[in-house]
Amino acid sequence: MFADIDAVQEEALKSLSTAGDPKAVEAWRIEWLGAKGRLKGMMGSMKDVEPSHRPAFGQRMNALKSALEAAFEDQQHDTLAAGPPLDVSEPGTPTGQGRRHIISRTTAEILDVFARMGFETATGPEVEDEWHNFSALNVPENHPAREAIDNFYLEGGGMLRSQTSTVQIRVLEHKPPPVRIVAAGRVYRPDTHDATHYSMFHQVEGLYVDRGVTMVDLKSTLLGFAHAFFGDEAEVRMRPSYFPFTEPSAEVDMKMRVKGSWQWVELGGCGMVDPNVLTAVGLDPEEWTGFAFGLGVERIAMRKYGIADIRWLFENDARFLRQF
Ligand code: FA5
Repeated sequence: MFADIDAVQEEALKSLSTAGDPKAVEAWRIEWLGAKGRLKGMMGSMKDVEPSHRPAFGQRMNALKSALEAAFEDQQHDTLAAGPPLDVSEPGTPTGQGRRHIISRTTAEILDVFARMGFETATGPEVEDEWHNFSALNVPENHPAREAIDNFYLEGGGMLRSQTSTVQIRVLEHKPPPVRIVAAGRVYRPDTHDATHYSMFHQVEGLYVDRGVTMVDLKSTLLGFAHAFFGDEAEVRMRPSYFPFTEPSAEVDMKMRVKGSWQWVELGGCGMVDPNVLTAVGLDPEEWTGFAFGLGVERIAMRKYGIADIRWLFENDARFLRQF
């Protein structure tokens, strides 16, 4: 009788070993261990066993059940881990192709134009101290630009930089002139979000410090950029303005084609580096002069690609971003 059970165990395990996928393993479970399975049927034959042999029969049947259940679990685990059978002739599942965000691309294009004009790339931290964001840039202690309502100050000191002009100081602190750099990055201001303002945006800063740098160098650099970026017909206009770190200072407008017609578009600020800034980094303003500019990357990208609302750039709606 026990020899029969041994033979059954062998048969069951052999057939389980040929079940190569989860479906076949489940079919085997139903056949052998299911409510109406073969094991159940064998248990039912207990009544035909001579009473004195029943305990030993029961024990052997329990051992058979345990052996089959353990083998089933192992096989189930192995086939699930192996995954579905691989049909190499099946067509693959296409995956969407990613692309760089329009702001990253525009930034790279701007830096590339300036690189061709001899500007090296520099970087600075987004978490800054007030010295680099204000004091060294000649912004007085009581200046309204420092107010808490206009800046993201951090608990425990420091702030998120509100402009990339901080990199002017970071570079001049370590590198003796002549210095000719551009720096791109994120800046933060608690501005109310609307079609042209966001609380995090990107600027590109330019700085050129050498002997005898003039406004003519500044304007020709910006004009060179405008031609390279927006085309040979683009123009540059400077309107007198005020920034604590430049003197004289100007707003930079560029004339470019917007939806078929030529328009003046304000892109940033610029000016000649204020002597107080040069003094703050230990340079003699009698010997060194320089110009600086800061352009808004979003404004440039929006004009270039005809995007009406800055908020669309940061909603990360793939249907929008995929168009560019
Ligand atoms: C500045 O930030 C000066 N640091 C620029 C500068 C550098 C002047 C060097 C002189 C010398 P302003 O705050 O105007 O300037 O910002 C410059 C540009 O950033 C703006 O012309 C605009 O294009 C962009 N900008 C300003 N605020 C926002 C905002 N909330 N959202 C999107 N772009 C903005």
